[in-house]
Amino acid sequence: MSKRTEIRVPDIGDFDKVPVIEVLVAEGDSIEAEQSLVTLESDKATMEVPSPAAGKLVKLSVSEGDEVSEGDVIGEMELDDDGSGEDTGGDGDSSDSSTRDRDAEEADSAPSGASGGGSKDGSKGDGDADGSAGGTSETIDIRVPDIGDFDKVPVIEVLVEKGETVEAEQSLLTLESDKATMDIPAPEAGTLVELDVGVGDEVSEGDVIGRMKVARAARDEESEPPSDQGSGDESTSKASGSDDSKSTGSTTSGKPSSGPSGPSDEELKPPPVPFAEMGRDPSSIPHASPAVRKLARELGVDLAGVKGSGAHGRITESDLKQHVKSAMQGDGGRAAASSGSGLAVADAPKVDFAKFGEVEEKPLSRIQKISGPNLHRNWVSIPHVTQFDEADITEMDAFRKASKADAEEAGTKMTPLVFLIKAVVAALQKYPKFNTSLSADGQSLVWKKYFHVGVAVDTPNGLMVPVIRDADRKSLLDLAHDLTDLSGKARDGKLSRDEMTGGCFSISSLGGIGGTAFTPIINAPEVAILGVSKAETKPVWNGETFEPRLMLPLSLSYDHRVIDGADAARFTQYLAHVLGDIRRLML
Ligand code: CAO
Repeated sequence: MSKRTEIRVPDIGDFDKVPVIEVLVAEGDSIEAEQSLVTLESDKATMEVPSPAAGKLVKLSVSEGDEVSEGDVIGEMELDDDGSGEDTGGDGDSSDSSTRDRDAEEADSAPSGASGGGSKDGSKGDGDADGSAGGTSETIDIRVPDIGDFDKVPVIEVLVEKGETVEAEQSLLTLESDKATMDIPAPEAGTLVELDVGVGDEVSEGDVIGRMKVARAARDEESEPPSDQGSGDESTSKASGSDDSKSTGSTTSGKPSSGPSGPSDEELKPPPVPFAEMGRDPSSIPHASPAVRKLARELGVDLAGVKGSGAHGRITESDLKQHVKSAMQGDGGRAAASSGSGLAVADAPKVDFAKFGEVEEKPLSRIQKISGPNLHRNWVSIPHVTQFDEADITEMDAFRKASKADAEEAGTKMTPLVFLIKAVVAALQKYPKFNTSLSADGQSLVWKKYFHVGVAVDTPNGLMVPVIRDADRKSLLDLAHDLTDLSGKARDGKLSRDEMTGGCFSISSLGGIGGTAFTPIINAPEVAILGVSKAETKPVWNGETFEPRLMLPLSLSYDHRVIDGADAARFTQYLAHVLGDIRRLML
């Protein structure tokens, strides 16, 4: 009989509660030894958790958004009987390199690379009092911190130069193994006097990668740890913070700050995939280090539009800067034509609002920071037109109300949206151009033969768009079940990446709230989106008299590069036609 074993998070260095950003396998999958199972990402590192052995995954206990630490069980597997699973159980005794627990002694004697790699070993004494009043400077080694079970990891990017002044925690190098990408941060603020590594060099924990000159206060040189303030959100997850860091006066704690100035629980949550990223195939997400991704977010650059010059198309910091530079020099117009980004817009005016009355400034939520630039890109780079129409849903709604009990018995809820999904699929089948995407170079159209419908859901974290797969093969009750299930998961932050990608067309319904019409923003790479507002009973002329009819407002935004106005009018007319008599959905 096959032996079962738990799969645990291996030694991942000084990281704790690291969010799972991608689940790469599913229960029932046959997996190879060392195959990557999930991807974790903190502000400073992206790591993959490998399978300890070959076998079959029988249980997966984590999903995207969960936070894990070393030793946490992420699943269970049945080992292949050929013996390859020997010694690889996830019970902490594993001798497999990817899962073994580090020997406590070894860990204790590990070089004090923590604290971002600062160490005074052998370097103190330079203490040249070049001194600013009341202080001296000291030259310290910069060492590779605890980077978990990784050894001889190649340097893929050097982010600083000798002589440069760096901040504490500023990323100096990026390392990349086949399983992880990690930034090596500066242990303290100071001046880089020596940099001993270059791209292609391989480094391990404890290796000296350079030396830096740091300022020391005269009195409390030995005991007072330098302030850790001011590193902003970088303090959330640093490759640092072992006990050594205390003895060396490190600036870092290695744990998310819980103090008043630390990030809130909300800020520590992984960013859910935002609205404007929903349609993206995970495999198309560009390779870049955490530092580059962070910088791109700050600059509002979508990395999908940046050409990477590094190994395997990896985007380096200089690629990103070059991209921004050419956009600023007006090259952006051409770039925008193919990538949908890079438009130069005038700066927003800077206003001192406090001049006009009391104000309070609060940071945007993480999801707003991520989705904002994408929504902006979609809004400015896609020529939107919105077609408005109304559907007479009087009979449909009567049927909906009549089937309420059946729906409740089936454990779900029948709202107008369920009928809309069904009607949208019929309209996509009749007008397949609405089920396409422009190719990346903008030169052809990709026609999809499947019907995955995204539904915008209002959640406490922001707008999410889970995708109902194969909506064409589902009954009204199936769709109602899917809608309840996915919108519940969206609100609980439990959606997997699979449940948020692959959409062909989205529906954004504000009908449960109110309003008469709105202009939804297209969820690129889709080419159209249907907005739905609140149905109202209106007097409708039937040729002889006014009749009270329940009218549902529809707002279809479409990409005018792909769809003509006449097509859009036909599409919404057809929607109104089938919603007006839902028996047509059975034809
Ligand atoms: N007209 C009239 N009533 C409507 C309606 C419509 N178009 N759509 C829904 N309703 C009613 C429902 O029937 C329900 O009433 P009962 O409980 O009496 O049956 C009530 O409004 C609430 O519906 P709901 O919102 O719970 O369910 P839903 O299936 O319509 O929508 C969901 C589900 C997840 C889409 C919705 O909850 C939601 O999050 N909507 C917001 C989407 C959003 O923010 N879009 C904006 C994107 S652009 O920024």
